[in-house]
Amino acid sequence: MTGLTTLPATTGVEEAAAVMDRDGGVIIEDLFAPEVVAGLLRDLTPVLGGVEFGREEFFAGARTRRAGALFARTDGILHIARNPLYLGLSRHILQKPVDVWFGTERTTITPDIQIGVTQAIQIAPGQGAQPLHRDDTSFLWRHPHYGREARVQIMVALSEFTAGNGGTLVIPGSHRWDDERMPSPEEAVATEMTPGSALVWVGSTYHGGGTNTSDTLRTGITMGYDLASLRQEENQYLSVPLSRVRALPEEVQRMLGWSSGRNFMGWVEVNGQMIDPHALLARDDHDMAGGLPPAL
Ligand SMILES: O=C(O)CCC(=O)C(=O)O
Ligand SMILES: [Fe+2]
Repeated sequence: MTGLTTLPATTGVEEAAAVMDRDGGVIIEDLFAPEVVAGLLRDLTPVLGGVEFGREEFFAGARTRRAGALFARTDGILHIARNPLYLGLSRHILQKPVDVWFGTERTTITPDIQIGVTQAIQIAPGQGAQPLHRDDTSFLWRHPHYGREARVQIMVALSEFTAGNGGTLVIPGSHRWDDERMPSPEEAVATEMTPGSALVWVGSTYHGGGTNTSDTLRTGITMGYDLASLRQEENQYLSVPLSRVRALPEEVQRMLGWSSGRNFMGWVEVNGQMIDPHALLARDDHDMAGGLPPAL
């Protein structure tokens, strides 16, 4: 089975998007500088060291450590979230406009995107493969009739990723399969990449963590951009403290969910008006748990 295409970090969005459209994913070599990788490892190694191995089968498993809430735990995640190629690919793939009616007015809405999940994943020796899955199963997405992607995900290598140490398994082309076809391990190819390189794939591509038969740790960081009209898989409102959200750039605040966009998702009623939640971030009389201010 042929694996995914590897492209240089200088590749443009359109070119990389064409490869993703064909294969369901792509590997971008050296997308992140060694200093970025070092910063992420510095912040997240103690975090991973402080969590227990997984107990739940899907979050496979007994020899895997996972830590979320990355916007609360490391500035390094901003390099990933704001990487022009990853963000550009996410916007290009997800922000497909839809035409709707408001009464007699025909109008077009372009969906916003949001951060749906962040996780550092460390697969230790002895871990078996995770079941092959589509991440858009969280949204109960159906294929092929929705005809659009719900998620664009990235896995940034912080260690070597090899076929032997659990490098992410991907089935190239499986984003086009219908929902009846079962993914089988023989069709999956391991992602092999060096630290700083990244796998980018869409929510409909079958993939999963691989088996680690080596004697080294496989460490990576994943995050997903999703259509902002969907529920976030990882609850960002409870994962990232308000004080931290307030210190982030507005673009990131909005993509963490503090935005209601043109299709009115996530508004807060204040004095009879359906307010963009971003307007509340600046107000220190709004503490979430204590209720809303009387008026803006
Ligand atoms: O660890 C990996 O390589 C992939 C993990 C994954 O796909 C998941 O947890 O959804
Ligand atoms: Fe996954």
